[in-house]
Amino acid sequence: MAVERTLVLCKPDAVRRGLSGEIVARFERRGFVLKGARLLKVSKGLAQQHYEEHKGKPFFGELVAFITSGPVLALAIEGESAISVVRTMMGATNPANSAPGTIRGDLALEMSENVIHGSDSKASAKRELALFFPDGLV
Ligand code: IDP
Ligand code: MG
Repeated sequence: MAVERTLVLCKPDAVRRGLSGEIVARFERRGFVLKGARLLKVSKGLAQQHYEEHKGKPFFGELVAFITSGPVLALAIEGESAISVVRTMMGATNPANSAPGTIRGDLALEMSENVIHGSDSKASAKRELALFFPDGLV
């Protein structure tokens, strides 16, 4: 048990569909605290760095094209066990398998447009927060 920080991205589909407020509200209602929030258009370079673990996979090009297709809302979220709890709240990667009550299970239907990203480990959270909040957090 430890207070952690993690990176959440409301992906371009979420921003486009007007769902970022609902996503923020879910995390705040759960008890998490916002330590950073930034609306930005992700550059191709940032996208490639962010998704470097997927380099070489057949869907990598599609992934980069999608995350750069419109603004994302980047959030730094803090709270008890934030990394794993946020992942649980997100639901399974493929929304067709995401449980109702999860963000993807309630708001998405397709793997490529699954509304949210959340860091998957302590190392990823540290790396991804530094990419999206290079000036640090409050
Ligand atoms: P995650 O977002 O649940 O952590 P990852 O395995 O890290 O899932 O994949 C990153 C993103 O890449 C997913 O959110 C999804 O949008 C997309 N993705 C993952 N696997 C596939 C695939 O097999 N085909 C197409 N897109 C995929
Ligand atoms: Mg991932």
